[in-house]
Amino acid sequence: MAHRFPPAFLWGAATAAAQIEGAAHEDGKGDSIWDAFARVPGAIAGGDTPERAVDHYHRMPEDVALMRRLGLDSYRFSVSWARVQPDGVRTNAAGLDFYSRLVDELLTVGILPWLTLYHWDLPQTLEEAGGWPNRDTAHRFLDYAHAVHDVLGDRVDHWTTFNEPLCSSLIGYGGGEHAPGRMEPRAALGALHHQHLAHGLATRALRGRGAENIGITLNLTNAVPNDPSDPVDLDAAARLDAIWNGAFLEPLLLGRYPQLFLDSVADHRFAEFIHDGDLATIAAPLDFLGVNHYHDDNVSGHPLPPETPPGLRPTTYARGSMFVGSEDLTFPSRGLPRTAMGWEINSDGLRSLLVRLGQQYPQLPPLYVTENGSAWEDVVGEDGSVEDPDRVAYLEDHLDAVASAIEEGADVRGYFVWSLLDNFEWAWGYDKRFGIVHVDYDSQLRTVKRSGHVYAEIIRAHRDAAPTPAGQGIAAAI
Ligand code: PNW
Repeated sequence: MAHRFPPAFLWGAATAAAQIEGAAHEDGKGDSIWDAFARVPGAIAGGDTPERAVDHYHRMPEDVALMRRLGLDSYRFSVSWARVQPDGVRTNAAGLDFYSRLVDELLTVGILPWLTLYHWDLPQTLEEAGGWPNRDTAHRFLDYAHAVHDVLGDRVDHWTTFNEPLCSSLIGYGGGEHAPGRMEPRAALGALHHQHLAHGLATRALRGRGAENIGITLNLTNAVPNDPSDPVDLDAAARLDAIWNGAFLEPLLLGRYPQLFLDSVADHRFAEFIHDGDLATIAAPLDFLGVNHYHDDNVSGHPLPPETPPGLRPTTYARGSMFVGSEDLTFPSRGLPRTAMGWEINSDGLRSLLVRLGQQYPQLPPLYVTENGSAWEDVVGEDGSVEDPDRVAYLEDHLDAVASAIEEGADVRGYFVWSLLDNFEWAWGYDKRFGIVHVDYDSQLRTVKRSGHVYAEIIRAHRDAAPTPAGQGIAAAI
């Protein structure tokens, strides 16, 4: 398989601050909305919290050594805003110092740092001031981006503004399964627009400071009509595509929202959030687009039969809808196998998505798969080893899909597996494991799973086959 990837293909693994760091109140870190949300009864499965997570804050050098053993070219991590600006305003040098040490550690062993500014952990004080539905939060974000760039701009080359703004707007403020757990359709739309605006403001500012690789990560899907001969399902798929993909891709790439999306949210007076000049700011040129993909969505406009179980909600808390203006959408099963998340497995969806994006948007920048992976109920063997054949199969099939997409013309430059480590899976707490490295949540012992060994082998084989060093060449050179 390795020979099917271009020589400079970048191999990585991804994490996010709130999911791995722990040390939720150390060295001056303030509460993020996830710290606060975890205190709401029923919000997180098992009553879990991000307080300790996998203690990466204290085990960072050990974890970087692990990355080196796996042979990664790049590590995608996020910076916790509440660690850097505990109250959303004042900058905390001790918090930034952690990321400075992380970046140094990565560079020392030849791993390219791939930094995300926002992976969902807004300072709670900013939520109390209105959160993302408040336009001022976009300007706070710009200030935060400056603070991070001030300290890391000399060593970090790859900057991602947001991870999956769909989740941190529509799920956080509409569906309510994610922090801050609000179920207010209009607020969700405000959050969506203001995250776009924050992205545009930060992109322009970082560019002005000389950053050369600036992008954003979106979670994109193929909206599959349940019955392609049924106009009701075709309409449902078009509306899902508009809110899930179009409402993010089009402002960023084309400087406009899709008309179908605007029509479906008109009752919530969405247009009032859009000020003169916003769309031009939002459409600032991108150097790359990160694509997160786990599964497609088989969608219908018909109600599900009454005997259908009430979905796959992890918690007893949320009752809102993330599909603002299209609350009628349903997701019937089409009988495909599913992961422990209940997500359909269909690697061809990743291939077709990557190919389609380039065909649909001529102005598309280079793509990186910034997340892809699967959760399973891993079993630790008596000798301590973890055999995870389902994750191995998922990984191999999806890498094949990426290779096929490249052969069909998609400009995909790298792949980051989700995730390096088992971690705090948001509303699911520690119940769902995505890592290629197992973590014992009592002892914090890390054990590379079979999938981790397989991934390391794929990377090694690629490096051996590649006529020039992989990635930036730095990992191969050590
Ligand atoms: C992504 N959904 O989350 C995130 O970027 C990661 O932090 C997360 O751990 C990973 O995927 C696995 O879940 C998502 O409901 C969470 O559609 C929920 C959804 C999509 C992505």
